[in-house]
Amino acid sequence: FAESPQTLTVGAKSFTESVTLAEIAKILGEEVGAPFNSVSELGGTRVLWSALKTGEISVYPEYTGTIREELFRGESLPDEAAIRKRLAREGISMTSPLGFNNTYALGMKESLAEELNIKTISDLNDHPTLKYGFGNEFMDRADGWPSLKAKYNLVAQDTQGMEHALTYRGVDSNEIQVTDVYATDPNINKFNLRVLKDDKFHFPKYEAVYLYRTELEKTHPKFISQLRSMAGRLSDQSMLSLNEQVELDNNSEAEVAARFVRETFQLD
Ligand code: PBE
Repeated sequence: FAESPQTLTVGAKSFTESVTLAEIAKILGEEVGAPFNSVSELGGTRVLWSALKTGEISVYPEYTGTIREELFRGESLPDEAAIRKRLAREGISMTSPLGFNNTYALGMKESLAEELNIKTISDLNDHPTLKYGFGNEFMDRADGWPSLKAKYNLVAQDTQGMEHALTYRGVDSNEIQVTDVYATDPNINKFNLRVLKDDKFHFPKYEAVYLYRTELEKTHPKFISQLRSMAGRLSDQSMLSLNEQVELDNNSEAEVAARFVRETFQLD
């Protein structure tokens, strides 16, 4: 097959890691001559998933736990093969995992956690007056606050949703004391947060993958083979480091993505 001249769009959720992974996909595609629009940062999980199904975007980075627990909540998808089969019914395919797990977790200021002796999510119930502030998506998601609260029987009297990017400052200034964090987010270290142990194993694994429209295997086979070559390329540590380069060192996602692709694929 020859590569189709049709211009593709890679979508991203509104956070650094998602945009960086989208930029990586775009660069890999451009390397084999496929034309791309600029990365389309659309919002939250549901928006991206709809845009992929309608064809507004052709590819976006997603997480296995999110596919299983949020997109297909209530359906039994025990393993990767089951996920693939379910996605196929929507005309969507998934690459193999890229290698890291960006799980949700609850975090609080290390100093406060130490003072109150909170190590696990269960420990939170010893302190019912703590204020909780969560990113809006976590607040609503099936695998987020509603089910976490139920699983741990959390007595949270004060809970609010906010833009996720603002939760770290909220914790830092003590406006809230507990928030949802993403495991590969450099803000955990920057703001000196303690990640509470998920002692009841609420959260599944959120392994990063790319979702793409299956028709691209015919129209853009070289691009898809490039995308697939990302399997296993990013450890937890290396993804954290890319996120740091954007969030702490003020590089753009596109710059960080370009450097990553150069360093990772040049030696092959
Ligand atoms: N996560 C944690 C979320 C955001 C970060 C990977 C589970 C998601 O995008 O699905």
